[in-house]
Parts: sequence; C-alpha cells; structure tokens
Amino acid sequence: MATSLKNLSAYDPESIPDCTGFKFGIVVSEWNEAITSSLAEGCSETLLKHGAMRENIKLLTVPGSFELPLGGQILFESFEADAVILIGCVIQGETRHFDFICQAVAQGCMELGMKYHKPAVFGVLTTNNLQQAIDRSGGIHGNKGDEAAITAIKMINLKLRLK
Ligand code: DLZ
Repeated sequence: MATSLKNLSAYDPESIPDCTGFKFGIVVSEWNEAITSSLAEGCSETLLKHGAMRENIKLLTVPGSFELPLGGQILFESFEADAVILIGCVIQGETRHFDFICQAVAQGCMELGMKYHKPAVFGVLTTNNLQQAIDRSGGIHGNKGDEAAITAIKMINLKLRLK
C-alpha cells in the first residue's frame, strides 16, 4: 500500500501491555493549537484505553515546541512521571526557524530520556504544510498522538522486563 493512503497509526491493541498504575506526563505546545489539542486528546485516550488511570495522567502546556523538553523535565521532577510525551506541531515557514526548532526539540527530547533513564517520547509533527499536519492528527494518516502513547507504554514495559 502506498504510504500516501496508509493510516500510519494502525496497531494491534492486543499486543500492547496494560499500563495501569503508571504515571504519564503529556506536554503540549500552544503553537498550532488546533493540531496539538487533537494530538493530545488522541494520546490521553489511548493511554486510558490501555489501562492508565485519569489521575495518573498529567497534562502541561508550554508556549511552543522549543519549550517542550523543559516541560518534560518539570513533569519528571514534580509529578515523578514514568514517561513523558512531548506533543507539538512545527510547520515549515519561509525562514530557517523551522530547522532550529525541530533540531532543538528532537535533541532535547532524546537528552531528556537519557538524563532521567525514562522514556521521553517525540510526539512532534514536523510538516511542510497545515494539511499534512491535519492528516496526521486524526485525519487520513491517523493520529501521531496515539502512536506516541503506544511508544511510551512499550518503552515502560521494555524497561520493566529487563530489570
Ligand atoms: C516562533 C515559532 C514559529 C515561527 N513556529 C512555530 C511552530 O510552527 N511550532 C511551534 O511549536 N512553535 C513555533 N514557534 C515558537 C517556538 O517553539 C518557541 O516557543 C519560541 O521561539 C520561544 O522560545
């Protein structure tokens, strides 16, 4: 099937471990709010569907994607999250701002996970235009927020299994 026709978020729910009792932090960028709120909703709905308790999901908003890694750090420290999920949407503009933000947030997310030895999930859309973002936040290509939630659950489980 051509990628252009595929729901990229499709997965087998039976293969996902139960995540009851684990704490999840979701950090959401206010930039492109219509997109990021759909991603965040997909993310928390997926966590709930796989057993997370509502009181164990903490949502924090930050001004833009650049601030996501610091938001994640705050949730690791103040909420003692088992995993944090960074949600944002950066859309290519006319200047190089896009490159700097994407690079910083991707690097910051990776460093966050390494620093706390816990999953820090990159749930940031980096698209050429608004339509591509719509398609991936509950549109024809699924919802990247769902995928981010599944990644967090899988990585927590991986850590547990290898302990
Ligand atoms: C400044 C800026 C621009 C131009 N574009 C976006 C974007 O598409 N997506 C996003 O999440 N944030 C954007 N920002 C804001 C930066 O992430 C950041 O909040 C500011 O540069 C302040 O540090």
